[in-house]
Amino acid sequence: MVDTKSSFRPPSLVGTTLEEHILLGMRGAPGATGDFASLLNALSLAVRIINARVRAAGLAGVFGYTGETNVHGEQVQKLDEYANEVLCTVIERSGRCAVIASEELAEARMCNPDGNYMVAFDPLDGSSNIDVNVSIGTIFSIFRAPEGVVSTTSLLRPGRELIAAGYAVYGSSTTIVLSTGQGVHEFTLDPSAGEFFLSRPNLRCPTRGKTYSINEGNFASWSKGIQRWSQFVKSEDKALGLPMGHRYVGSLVADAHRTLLKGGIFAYPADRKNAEGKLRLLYEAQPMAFLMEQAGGLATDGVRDILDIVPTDPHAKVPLILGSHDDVKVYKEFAAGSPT
Ligand code: AHM
Ligand code: MG
Repeated sequence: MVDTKSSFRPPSLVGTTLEEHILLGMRGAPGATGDFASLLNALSLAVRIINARVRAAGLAGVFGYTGETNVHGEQVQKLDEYANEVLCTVIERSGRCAVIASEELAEARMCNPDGNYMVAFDPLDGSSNIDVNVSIGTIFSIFRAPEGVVSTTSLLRPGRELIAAGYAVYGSSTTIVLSTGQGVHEFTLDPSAGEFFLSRPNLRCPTRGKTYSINEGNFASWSKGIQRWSQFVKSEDKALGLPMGHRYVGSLVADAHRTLLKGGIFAYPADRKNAEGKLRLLYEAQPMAFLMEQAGGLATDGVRDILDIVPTDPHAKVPLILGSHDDVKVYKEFAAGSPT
């Protein structure tokens, strides 16, 4: 006889839609009003709209999506500007957002002063890769709006206060990786259904990885400590798992996504040209650091946890090093000039 009690297995969550997942996460949450779910759904809508345009980017010569003139002789908007407009419009229309900041906006912008949330985003990260059909993405982060008067500077907060962050990768498939502070989950777009389905729940970044990811062309302009670290990860030492392999796409979303899934380390340190690093704290480093910590990894500027740093400006830059716990620790020792 089948023992129905012991043979009962809860249904797998794989295959639930992003919308269901968001609603499930809110169930029973104190003070849940549905505003947060609406905002996340608005973001997922924006990603689907941007995805449709990105998928046609190969037809640039026909439609002119990368900023050139199309077959009709018209000047067409660049993809990153288009992605920015889609996000601004969809978020503003949701009515849930008080302030937005974007890589494509010179200043942060007020939306609905009564909105409960503030959103920062990089509409199309890695856009220099569009022309060569390499993965690009959208990065976003969400803060709760403070009580009382909200202004455009209210967004300048430490990443520790984030309530959610995520990114979309427009790669061989389109995925959203999202955390609302309860682990990191990956959703994949089924283009025929137009829906994101949970494809990998509870992503964990391995404690150590096999690859390092950095623009090696900048070697000559790094500090001595970082140069020594780069030589160390390339050196031969079987016991230490060295040399590490090298992978560098040049799109933060793609390099960070691989690092999150497979482990290892991604680094964009300061160099002579970029004294503060190249990547932006508010809409690139903070959301990636939030996701990485949620997945058990680390994110640092070499000394401080990224999530402890307060942006002085929406476009402030920061050195960004993230990935497997052990690999980032070794990096920090070299960066501080005291390798073990
Ligand atoms: P973007 O947001 O303007 O596209 O620029 C940021 C990109 C990141 O995606 C990537 O990690 C970095 O710039 C690559 O820089 P480099 O070409 O200097 O290696
Ligand atoms: Mg970017």
